[in-house]
Amino acid sequence: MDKVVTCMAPVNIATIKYWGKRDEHLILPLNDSVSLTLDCDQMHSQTSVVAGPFVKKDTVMLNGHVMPIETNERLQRCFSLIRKLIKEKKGENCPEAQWNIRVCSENNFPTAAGLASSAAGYACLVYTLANAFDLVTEDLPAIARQGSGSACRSIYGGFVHWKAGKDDLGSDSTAVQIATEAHWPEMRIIILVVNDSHKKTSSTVGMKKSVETSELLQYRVNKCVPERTKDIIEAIINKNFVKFAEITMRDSNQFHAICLDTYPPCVYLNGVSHEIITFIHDYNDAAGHVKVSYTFDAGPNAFLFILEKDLDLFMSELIQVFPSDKSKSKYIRGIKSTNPD
Ligand code: 2P0
Repeated sequence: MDKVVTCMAPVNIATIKYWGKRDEHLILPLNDSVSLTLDCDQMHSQTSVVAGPFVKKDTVMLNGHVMPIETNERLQRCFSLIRKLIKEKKGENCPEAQWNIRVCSENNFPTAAGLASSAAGYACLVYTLANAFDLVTEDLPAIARQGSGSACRSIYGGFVHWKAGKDDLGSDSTAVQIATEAHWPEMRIIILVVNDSHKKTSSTVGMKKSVETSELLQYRVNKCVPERTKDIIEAIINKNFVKFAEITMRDSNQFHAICLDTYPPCVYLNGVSHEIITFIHDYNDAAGHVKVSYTFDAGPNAFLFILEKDLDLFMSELIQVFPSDKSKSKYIRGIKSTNPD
Protein backbone atom coordinates (compact mmCIF):
# COMPACT_ATOMS: atom_id res chain seq x y z
CA MET A 1 0.00 0.00 0.00
CA ASP A 2 1.67 3.24 -1.07
CA LYS A 3 -1.00 5.66 0.02
CA VAL A 4 -2.80 6.80 3.15
CA VAL A 5 -6.49 5.90 3.14
CA THR A 6 -8.80 8.22 5.08
CA CYS A 7 -12.51 7.71 5.80
CA MET A 8 -15.16 9.25 8.03
CA ALA A 9 -17.98 7.60 9.97
CA PRO A 10 -20.76 9.42 11.82
CA VAL A 11 -22.33 8.69 15.19
CA ASN A 12 -25.71 6.99 15.39
CA ILE A 13 -28.48 7.71 17.85
CA ALA A 14 -30.50 4.74 19.11
CA THR A 15 -34.27 5.04 19.28
CA ILE A 16 -34.55 1.47 20.61
CA LYS A 17 -31.60 1.11 22.97
CA TYR A 18 -29.01 -1.63 23.10
CA TRP A 19 -28.43 -2.39 26.77
CA GLY A 20 -27.08 -5.74 27.91
CA LYS A 21 -24.99 -8.49 26.35
CA ARG A 22 -25.56 -12.23 26.07
CA ASP A 23 -21.88 -12.69 25.27
CA GLU A 24 -19.32 -10.22 26.63
CA HIS A 25 -16.44 -11.50 24.53
CA LEU A 26 -18.15 -11.57 21.12
CA ILE A 27 -20.26 -8.50 22.01
CA LEU A 28 -23.62 -10.10 21.33
CA PRO A 29 -26.61 -8.10 22.56
CA LEU A 30 -29.60 -9.36 24.51
CA ASN A 31 -32.01 -7.29 22.44
CA ASP A 32 -32.48 -5.77 19.01
CA SER A 33 -31.86 -2.03 18.64
CA VAL A 34 -32.79 0.62 16.08
CA SER A 35 -30.94 3.83 15.31
CA LEU A 36 -30.57 6.79 13.01
CA THR A 37 -27.11 7.56 11.67
CA LEU A 38 -26.30 11.27 11.53
CA ASP A 39 -24.85 13.04 8.51
CA CYS A 40 -21.10 12.67 8.14
CA ASP A 41 -20.61 16.44 8.11
CA GLN A 42 -21.77 16.61 11.75
CA MET A 43 -20.41 14.48 14.61
CA HIS A 44 -17.95 12.00 13.14
CA SER A 45 -14.73 10.08 13.51
CA GLN A 46 -12.05 10.46 10.88
CA THR A 47 -9.51 7.69 10.53
CA SER A 48 -6.39 7.40 8.39
CA VAL A 49 -4.68 4.09 7.74
CA VAL A 50 -1.34 3.22 6.20
CA ALA A 51 0.10 -0.28 6.02
CA GLY A 52 3.09 -1.95 4.43
CA PRO A 53 6.40 -3.68 5.04
CA PHE A 54 7.84 -0.26 5.98
CA VAL A 55 5.55 0.07 9.04
CA LYS A 56 7.50 -1.26 12.04
CA LYS A 57 4.59 -2.24 14.29
CA ASP A 58 0.83 -1.87 14.64
CA THR A 59 0.03 1.53 16.13
CA VAL A 60 -3.22 3.31 16.87
CA MET A 61 -3.46 6.97 17.80
CA LEU A 62 -6.75 8.39 19.07
CA ASN A 63 -7.08 12.16 19.36
CA GLY A 64 -3.29 12.51 19.42
CA HIS A 65 -2.68 9.83 22.09
CA VAL A 66 -1.13 6.42 21.49
CA MET A 67 -3.55 3.60 22.38
CA PRO A 68 -2.01 0.53 24.02
CA ILE A 69 -3.05 -2.18 21.53
CA GLU A 70 -1.44 -4.99 23.57
CA THR A 71 -3.92 -4.50 26.40
CA ASN A 72 -6.91 -3.58 24.24
CA GLU A 73 -8.72 -6.80 23.40
CA ARG A 74 -11.26 -5.05 21.17
CA LEU A 75 -8.68 -3.34 18.98
CA GLN A 76 -6.76 -6.59 18.69
CA ARG A 77 -9.89 -8.44 17.63
CA CYS A 78 -10.68 -5.90 14.91
CA PHE A 79 -7.13 -6.14 13.56
CA SER A 80 -7.16 -9.93 13.57
CA LEU A 81 -10.61 -10.16 11.94
CA ILE A 82 -9.46 -7.82 9.16
CA ARG A 83 -6.30 -9.92 8.67
CA LYS A 84 -8.44 -13.05 8.52
CA LEU A 85 -10.53 -11.42 5.81
CA ILE A 86 -7.40 -10.38 3.88
CA LYS A 87 -6.27 -14.03 3.89
CA GLU A 88 -9.71 -15.24 2.80
CA LYS A 89 -9.82 -12.79 -0.11
CA LYS A 90 -6.17 -12.72 -1.19
CA GLY A 91 -4.77 -16.06 -0.15
CA GLU A 92 -3.33 -17.49 3.06
CA ASN A 93 0.24 -16.45 2.22
CA CYS A 94 -0.41 -13.02 0.75
CA PRO A 95 2.09 -10.39 1.95
CA GLU A 96 -0.64 -7.90 2.97
CA ALA A 97 -1.75 -10.16 5.81
CA GLN A 98 1.72 -9.80 7.36
CA TRP A 99 1.95 -6.02 7.06
CA ASN A 100 1.86 -3.84 10.13
CA ILE A 101 -0.79 -1.15 10.21
CA ARG A 102 -0.63 2.45 11.42
CA VAL A 103 -3.92 4.09 12.37
CA CYS A 104 -4.62 7.69 13.29
CA SER A 105 -8.16 8.54 14.40
CA GLU A 106 -9.84 11.72 15.61
CA ASN A 107 -13.32 12.57 16.80
CA ASN A 108 -14.67 16.06 16.08
CA PHE A 109 -16.70 15.93 19.31
CA PRO A 110 -16.08 14.96 22.97
CA THR A 111 -14.97 11.34 23.40
CA ALA A 112 -16.64 9.02 25.97
CA ALA A 113 -19.19 11.68 26.98
CA GLY A 114 -22.28 9.67 26.12
CA LEU A 115 -22.21 10.96 22.55
CA ALA A 116 -21.68 7.60 20.84
CA SER A 117 -17.97 8.15 20.19
CA SER A 118 -17.05 4.45 20.27
CA ALA A 119 -19.77 3.71 17.69
CA ALA A 120 -18.32 6.19 15.21
CA GLY A 121 -14.73 5.28 16.16
CA TYR A 122 -14.91 1.53 15.59
CA ALA A 123 -17.17 1.82 12.55
CA CYS A 124 -14.62 4.19 11.04
CA LEU A 125 -11.65 2.01 11.94
CA VAL A 126 -13.15 -1.11 10.37
CA TYR A 127 -14.47 0.72 7.31
CA THR A 128 -11.12 2.44 6.69
CA LEU A 129 -9.16 -0.81 7.10
CA ALA A 130 -11.54 -2.56 4.68
CA ASN A 131 -11.07 0.22 2.13
CA ALA A 132 -7.31 0.27 2.59
CA PHE A 133 -7.11 -3.47 1.78
CA ASP A 134 -9.86 -3.41 -0.89
CA LEU A 135 -12.09 -5.75 1.09
CA VAL A 136 -15.58 -5.56 -0.30
CA THR A 137 -17.69 -7.52 2.15
CA GLU A 138 -20.95 -7.66 4.04
CA ASP A 139 -19.05 -8.69 7.17
CA LEU A 140 -18.13 -5.13 8.21
CA PRO A 141 -20.99 -4.60 10.70
CA ALA A 142 -20.12 -7.90 12.41
CA ILE A 143 -16.46 -6.88 12.69
CA ALA A 144 -17.29 -3.36 13.90
CA ARG A 145 -19.66 -4.91 16.46
CA GLN A 146 -16.70 -6.68 18.03
CA GLY A 147 -14.99 -3.34 18.58
CA SER A 148 -18.05 -1.75 20.15
CA GLY A 149 -21.57 -3.11 19.85
CA SER A 150 -23.26 0.06 18.65
CA ALA A 151 -20.54 0.55 15.99
CA CYS A 152 -22.22 -2.01 13.73
CA ARG A 153 -25.08 0.47 13.26
CA SER A 154 -22.77 3.30 12.11
CA ILE A 155 -21.58 1.26 9.11
CA TYR A 156 -24.83 2.24 7.40
CA GLY A 157 -26.49 5.59 6.86
CA GLY A 158 -30.16 6.31 7.46
CA PHE A 159 -32.23 4.09 9.74
CA VAL A 160 -30.59 0.91 10.93
CA HIS A 161 -31.76 -2.24 12.73
CA TRP A 162 -29.21 -4.25 14.71
CA LYS A 163 -30.67 -7.73 14.96
CA ALA A 164 -29.61 -9.37 18.20
CA GLY A 165 -29.63 -12.83 16.62
CA LYS A 166 -29.74 -16.16 18.42
CA ASP A 167 -26.59 -17.95 17.33
CA ASP A 168 -23.98 -18.46 20.08
CA LEU A 169 -21.20 -17.48 17.67
CA GLY A 170 -22.97 -14.32 16.52
CA SER A 171 -23.34 -15.21 12.84
CA ASP A 172 -26.86 -13.72 12.82
CA SER A 173 -26.12 -10.67 15.00
CA THR A 174 -25.65 -7.92 12.49
CA ALA A 175 -26.96 -4.57 11.32
CA VAL A 176 -29.25 -4.05 8.34
CA GLN A 177 -30.46 -0.82 6.82
CA ILE A 178 -34.19 -0.13 7.29
CA ALA A 179 -34.22 2.94 5.06
CA THR A 180 -31.58 5.16 3.51
CA GLU A 181 -30.82 8.73 4.59
CA ALA A 182 -32.94 9.93 1.65
CA HIS A 183 -36.08 8.22 2.98
CA TRP A 184 -37.16 10.81 5.56
CA PRO A 185 -35.39 14.07 4.63
CA GLU A 186 -37.66 16.16 6.86
CA MET A 187 -36.29 14.49 9.98
CA ARG A 188 -34.01 16.69 12.09
CA ILE A 189 -31.97 15.96 15.19
CA ILE A 190 -31.03 18.56 17.76
CA ILE A 191 -28.33 17.70 20.27
CA LEU A 192 -28.37 19.45 23.62
CA VAL A 193 -24.96 19.01 25.18
CA VAL A 194 -25.68 19.28 28.89
CA ASN A 195 -22.28 17.98 29.94
CA ASP A 196 -19.43 16.86 27.71
CA SER A 197 -17.08 15.45 30.36
CA HIS A 198 -16.26 11.71 30.56
CA LYS A 199 -19.12 9.68 32.00
CA LYS A 200 -18.60 8.07 35.41
CA THR A 201 -19.81 4.60 34.42
CA SER A 202 -18.97 3.51 30.90
CA SER A 203 -21.74 1.87 28.87
CA THR A 204 -19.79 -1.39 28.84
CA VAL A 205 -19.58 -1.49 32.65
CA GLY A 206 -23.09 -0.09 33.16
CA MET A 207 -24.80 -2.67 30.96
CA LYS A 208 -22.86 -5.52 32.59
CA LYS A 209 -24.05 -4.34 36.00
CA SER A 210 -27.62 -4.10 34.69
CA VAL A 211 -27.51 -7.67 33.35
CA GLU A 212 -26.21 -8.88 36.71
CA THR A 213 -28.58 -6.97 38.98
CA SER A 214 -31.63 -5.44 37.26
CA GLU A 215 -34.85 -7.41 37.63
CA LEU A 216 -36.55 -5.22 35.04
CA LEU A 217 -34.02 -5.91 32.30
CA GLN A 218 -35.34 -9.36 31.32
CA TYR A 219 -38.87 -7.95 31.23
CA ARG A 220 -37.72 -5.23 28.82
CA VAL A 221 -35.79 -7.69 26.64
CA ASN A 222 -38.58 -10.26 26.37
CA LYS A 223 -41.79 -8.30 26.66
CA CYS A 224 -41.15 -4.79 25.36
CA VAL A 225 -38.34 -4.57 22.83
CA PRO A 226 -39.62 -7.11 20.25
CA GLU A 227 -42.94 -5.31 19.77
CA ARG A 228 -41.41 -1.84 19.96
CA THR A 229 -38.84 -2.78 17.34
CA LYS A 230 -41.52 -4.02 14.97
CA ASP A 231 -43.65 -0.91 15.58
CA ILE A 232 -40.87 1.64 15.17
CA ILE A 233 -39.66 0.02 11.94
CA GLU A 234 -43.23 0.29 10.64
CA ALA A 235 -43.38 3.93 11.79
CA ILE A 236 -40.10 4.69 10.00
CA ILE A 237 -41.21 3.02 6.77
CA ASN A 238 -44.55 4.87 6.88
CA LYS A 239 -42.94 8.13 8.08
CA ASN A 240 -45.35 8.19 11.01
CA PHE A 241 -43.62 10.80 13.18
CA VAL A 242 -46.01 10.68 16.14
CA LYS A 243 -45.61 6.93 16.50
CA PHE A 244 -41.85 7.10 15.95
CA ALA A 245 -41.51 9.87 18.53
CA GLU A 246 -43.62 8.21 21.19
CA ILE A 247 -41.79 4.87 20.95
CA THR A 248 -38.46 6.71 21.06
CA MET A 249 -39.35 8.55 24.29
CA ARG A 250 -40.81 5.46 25.92
CA ASP A 251 -37.74 3.42 25.12
CA SER A 252 -35.37 6.08 26.42
CA ASN A 253 -37.34 6.29 29.65
CA GLN A 254 -37.41 2.52 30.04
CA PHE A 255 -33.68 2.26 29.42
CA HIS A 256 -33.01 4.81 32.18
CA ALA A 257 -35.47 2.99 34.46
CA ILE A 258 -33.31 -0.13 33.97
CA CYS A 259 -30.25 1.95 34.83
CA LEU A 260 -31.92 3.04 38.09
CA ASP A 261 -33.01 -0.56 38.74
CA THR A 262 -29.35 -1.59 38.49
CA TYR A 263 -27.69 -2.05 41.86
CA PRO A 264 -25.88 0.15 42.70
CA PRO A 265 -27.80 2.36 40.25
CA CYS A 266 -26.27 3.94 37.15
CA VAL A 267 -27.50 7.51 37.13
CA TYR A 268 -26.87 9.02 33.72
CA LEU A 269 -29.48 11.78 33.63
CA ASN A 270 -29.10 14.95 35.69
CA GLY A 271 -31.42 17.79 36.70
CA VAL A 272 -31.10 19.55 33.35
CA SER A 273 -31.93 16.30 31.51
CA HIS A 274 -35.14 16.04 33.54
CA GLU A 275 -35.95 19.70 32.84
CA ILE A 276 -35.58 18.95 29.13
CA ILE A 277 -37.94 15.95 29.41
CA THR A 278 -40.55 18.08 31.17
CA PHE A 279 -40.13 20.86 28.63
CA ILE A 280 -40.69 18.47 25.70
CA HIS A 281 -43.83 16.97 27.21
CA ASP A 282 -45.20 20.44 28.05
CA TYR A 283 -44.42 21.58 24.50
CA ASN A 284 -46.19 18.57 22.96
CA ASP A 285 -49.18 18.99 25.29
CA ALA A 286 -49.51 22.65 24.28
CA ALA A 287 -49.25 21.70 20.59
CA GLY A 288 -52.00 19.11 20.99
CA HIS A 289 -49.88 16.22 19.70
CA VAL A 290 -46.31 14.98 19.61
CA LYS A 291 -44.14 17.47 17.68
CA VAL A 292 -40.79 16.63 19.21
CA SER A 293 -39.26 13.70 21.04
CA TYR A 294 -36.18 13.09 23.17
CA THR A 295 -33.81 10.26 23.77
CA PHE A 296 -30.86 10.03 26.16
CA ASP A 297 -27.92 7.62 25.96
CA ALA A 298 -25.57 6.78 28.82
CA GLY A 299 -25.15 10.44 29.71
CA PRO A 300 -27.18 13.57 30.44
CA ASN A 301 -27.13 14.94 26.88
CA ALA A 302 -30.41 15.07 24.97
CA PHE A 303 -31.01 14.04 21.37
CA LEU A 304 -34.23 15.56 20.07
CA PHE A 305 -36.12 14.46 16.95
CA ILE A 306 -38.35 16.92 15.12
CA LEU A 307 -39.65 17.49 11.60
CA GLU A 308 -38.19 20.39 9.65
CA LYS A 309 -41.55 22.24 9.40
CA ASP A 310 -41.70 22.48 13.22
CA LEU A 311 -38.05 23.31 13.78
CA ASP A 312 -37.97 27.12 13.75
CA LEU A 313 -40.82 27.62 16.18
CA PHE A 314 -39.49 24.96 18.52
CA MET A 315 -35.94 26.34 18.45
CA SER A 316 -37.15 29.82 19.33
CA GLU A 317 -38.81 28.46 22.48
CA LEU A 318 -35.99 26.06 23.31
CA ILE A 319 -33.33 28.74 23.20
CA GLN A 320 -35.30 30.91 25.60
CA VAL A 321 -35.73 28.12 28.14
CA PHE A 322 -32.27 26.59 27.68
CA PRO A 323 -29.94 29.40 26.68
CA SER A 324 -26.58 28.26 25.42
CA ASP A 325 -24.62 29.21 28.52
CA LYS A 326 -22.59 27.29 31.03
CA SER A 327 -25.31 27.04 33.64
CA LYS A 328 -27.60 25.06 31.38
CA SER A 329 -26.69 23.49 28.06
CA LYS A 330 -23.18 24.26 26.89
CA TYR A 331 -24.21 24.49 23.32
CA ILE A 332 -27.08 23.52 21.17
CA ARG A 333 -26.49 22.07 17.80
CA GLY A 334 -29.03 21.40 15.10
CA ILE A 335 -28.13 18.61 12.77
CA LYS A 336 -28.45 19.57 9.13
CA SER A 337 -29.79 23.06 8.60
CA THR A 338 -29.82 24.66 12.03
CA ASN A 339 -26.96 25.96 14.07
CA PRO A 340 -28.13 28.55 16.54
CA ASP A 341 -24.62 29.22 17.91
C1 2P0 B 1 -27.32 2.43 22.25
N1 2P0 B 1 -25.73 2.65 24.12
O1 2P0 B 1 -28.12 1.64 21.75
C2 2P0 B 1 -27.08 2.34 23.74
C3 2P0 B 1 -27.93 3.30 24.51
C4 2P0 B 1 -25.68 3.55 25.23
C5 2P0 B 1 -27.06 3.78 25.64
O2 2P0 B 1 -24.83 1.32 22.61
O3 2P0 B 1 -19.74 -2.43 25.38
O4 2P0 B 1 -20.47 1.71 23.62
O5 2P0 B 1 -18.84 -1.22 23.39
O6 2P0 B 1 -20.75 -2.79 23.13
O7 2P0 B 1 -21.68 0.14 22.05
C6 2P0 B 1 -23.34 2.20 24.13
O8 2P0 B 1 -22.78 0.94 24.17
O9 2P0 B 1 -21.04 -0.64 24.34
C7 2P0 B 1 -24.69 2.02 23.58
P1 2P0 B 1 -20.06 -1.83 24.04
P2 2P0 B 1 -21.43 0.59 23.43
O10 2P0 B 1 -26.76 3.33 21.56
